[in-house]
Amino acid sequence: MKTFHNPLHAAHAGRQEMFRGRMVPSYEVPERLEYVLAELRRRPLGELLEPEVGEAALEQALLRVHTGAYLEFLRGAWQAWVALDPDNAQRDALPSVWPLGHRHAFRMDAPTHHFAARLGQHAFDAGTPLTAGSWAAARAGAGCALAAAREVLAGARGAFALTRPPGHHAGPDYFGGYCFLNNAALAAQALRDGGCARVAVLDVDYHHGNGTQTLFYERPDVLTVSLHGDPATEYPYFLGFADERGAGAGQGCNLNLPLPRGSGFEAWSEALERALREVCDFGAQALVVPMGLDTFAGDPISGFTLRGEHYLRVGERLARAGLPTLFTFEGGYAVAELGANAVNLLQGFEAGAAGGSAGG
Ligand code: Q9C
Ligand code: ZN
Repeated sequence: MKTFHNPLHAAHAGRQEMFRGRMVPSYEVPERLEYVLAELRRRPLGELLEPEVGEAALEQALLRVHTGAYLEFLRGAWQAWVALDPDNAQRDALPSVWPLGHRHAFRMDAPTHHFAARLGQHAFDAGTPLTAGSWAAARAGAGCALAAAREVLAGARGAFALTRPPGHHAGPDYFGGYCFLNNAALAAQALRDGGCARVAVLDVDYHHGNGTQTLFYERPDVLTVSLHGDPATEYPYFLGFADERGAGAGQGCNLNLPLPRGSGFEAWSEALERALREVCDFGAQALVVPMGLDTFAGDPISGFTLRGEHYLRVGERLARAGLPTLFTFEGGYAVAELGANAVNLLQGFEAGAAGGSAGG
């Protein structure tokens, strides 16, 4: 399969994130993508390409998923941050105040233009540093998702959008969880717009794909399924529970499979079987897999115990769903093993799609 990688990804390099009352070095670092690229060069799956998506097409696609106000916010955020205080040019922007919502009397529509307020309106955590290059990087990353969608629409069995920053936590008008633009949702929507009547998203990142779930929650044409650490104890805490099954016309079109922290490959695989049954019953014509490798035992911020060889099996199993499949790159913070784990999964998929079994 072809890989579309983001040539501007390193323009987004957060310095620090808030964690338990301290600023700690960012986990979501540019090296993550470099390790995957290096492994793809060692064990090639196919062409490594930069996306070629025109400005107008990209803008149009972004507006299918995110609000115009949010995109304008992101576009001008760095300039507004530095305008607040010239010294801010040396620091990343992080929110420190949030409008909790009308229930708490805070106005979500407060007529403020102060950047501190706008950050709070458009972010849901203080762990996602917004830097000088975040917009350029996120935008080019979205281009990878679109290019991969075009590849699948043109008949490819698989495509890989090697995006950074990741995307599955980003919602219609907010960022968080290291994510700004929801690459998987952009891909799913592009597949819909390109003629796939029904698209399924199967999120295998350790963390619940809250952004993707929310974007499609009331829609019958996109099924969202997520396997993840139980939000009772795991980030993002406020979404990802088993009783969230979709709403309105999308009733029944969302499935969450939370697993306790500490779960291993056996429990995880059972959940994957359940997820794939749902995808199959839905009658999807294409599958989008937000591919997080933070289910790995060595991941520094997560709690499952999958090992390197398990990712081959995961890829093979996904291939047996028999659907054109688009992978977006999401989490995974055990940087040194990230390349091998990611390529194992993709190689497993290729082997499974070819009807064989992957070695490695
Ligand atoms: N110090 C993705 O995997 N912070 N996002 C957890 C760790 C948030 C993960 C605390 C984790 C977000 C794409
Ligand atoms: Zn994650």
